[in-house]
Amino acid sequence: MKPDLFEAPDYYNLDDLLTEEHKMIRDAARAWVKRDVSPIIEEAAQEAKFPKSIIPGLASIGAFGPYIPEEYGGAGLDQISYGLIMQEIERGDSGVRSTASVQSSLVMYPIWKYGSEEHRKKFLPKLASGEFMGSFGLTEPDHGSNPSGMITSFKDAGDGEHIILNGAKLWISNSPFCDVAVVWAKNEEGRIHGVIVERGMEGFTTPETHNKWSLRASATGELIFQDVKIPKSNILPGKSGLGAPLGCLDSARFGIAWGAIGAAMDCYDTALRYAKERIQFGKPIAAFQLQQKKLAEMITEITKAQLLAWRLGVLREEGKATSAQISMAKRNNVDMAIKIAREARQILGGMGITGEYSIMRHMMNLESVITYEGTHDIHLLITGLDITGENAFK
Ligand code: TGC
Ligand code: FAD
Repeated sequence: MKPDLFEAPDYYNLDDLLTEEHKMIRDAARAWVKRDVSPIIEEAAQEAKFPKSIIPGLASIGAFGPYIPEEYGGAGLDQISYGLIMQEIERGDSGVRSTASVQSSLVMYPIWKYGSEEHRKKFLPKLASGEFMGSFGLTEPDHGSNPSGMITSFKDAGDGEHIILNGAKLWISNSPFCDVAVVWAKNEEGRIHGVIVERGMEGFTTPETHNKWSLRASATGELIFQDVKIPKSNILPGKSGLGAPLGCLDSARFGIAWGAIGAAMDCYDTALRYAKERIQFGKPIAAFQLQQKKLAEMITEITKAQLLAWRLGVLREEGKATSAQISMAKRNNVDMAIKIAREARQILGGMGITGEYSIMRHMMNLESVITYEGTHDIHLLITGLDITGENAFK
């Protein structure tokens, strides 16, 4: 892979909207990605292996629990800092950002928000340092967009102290190596609860899913529960019902809205540099109107997405961001990034399909990003419901 020469575009001087602390956090994450992710990521993706060696680095830049209070080992940062960290990581690779998103928003967040004080003290510091890695089990083989239909369930073990969990979760990021999984399952009354399942519990297995063409540097797998005996105290006491997992998704979708900008910026920056250097018909291809149209539209869309993410960050920090606003930003920004990846790939001609450049990897990764955490269609329907009051899901 070519050396990482990334220069971040900031067409509307958005840096002026950031505090010195935001810029410091962003720059530290950016430098870490350049130094520790860019040199190894192409090979990791080609070999379809999650590079575990980067776990301590992710912890060091605050990517595990950026907004979790420091008393639990988190970085205690604000929402814009969280977004900026996700942007920089995804500039390197969406799969690496996935690992961080799951750890922070889908594992640490529910333990922090819905767990007991004992859960927080036992799990959060180890998750923040990367000593423990987590996964989040919501999706099932027959229930993706409609998680409320899940069949994974638990019943009382009859000994007063345990539950028995049965079922299966599919498409689970980090599952093959997770130490703990936050699993969503129905009790005997059909009410959804979060349960902390720990590696080593008998009947709990995590087979890896192979042959992915997307997010190859992120490990994806199943969570299988066959009569797993779990202490009742592992049930998250703070919230039940579908709103509990969906609340975690709000936090993760917010991070993705920022992360996708990183992937788009990397594609744009690579294509711009290439267009200035590549000579055809005696001129740099950047001098041809057709290539300028592509590049000019890219920077316009990136700038709009940056403004959307920044404003959403402010609203979220003030506690005012609605789930529907988060859906709009996730949908818009991922769609923007995937379109930019496709256009950037064309600017590089044949070179664009090789692993010498990051663009094709970003493009393939974004095919997952546009599907997970709610598909492109589902987020449109969430906006549709919000503005019309009419539910078009069912
Ligand atoms: P619905 O009846 O609308 O809602 C049920 C309850 O949930 C509440 N609610 C929310 N609460 C918090 N945040 C949200 N975003 C919420 N959306 C809804 C709602 O108020 C209600 O509460 P209550 O108290 O009245 O019961 O539920 P529905 O069954 O009609 O489904 C709605 C729908 C389709 C929008 C939802 O199910 C959905 O978002 N589906 C998409 C599924 C999804 O996103 N799965 C993601 C799995 S995790 C993942 O992909 C990780 S990838 C990670 C990575 O690698 O980065
Ligand atoms: P389906 O729900 O079957 O959808 C198929 C198609 O039908 C889509 O185009 C969808 O938009 C459309 N559709 C569905 N319902 C409607 C409707 N009402 N109206 C119109 N169109 C509709 N899940 C987890 O729980 N944890 C994870 O860590 C996790 N990581 C993932 C990692 C990867 C790499 C991938 C690919 C997925 C991951 N997921 C995870 C699962 C992800 O959230 C689901 O794939 C996603 O929610 C869609 O579900 P599905 O794949 O079953 O598609």
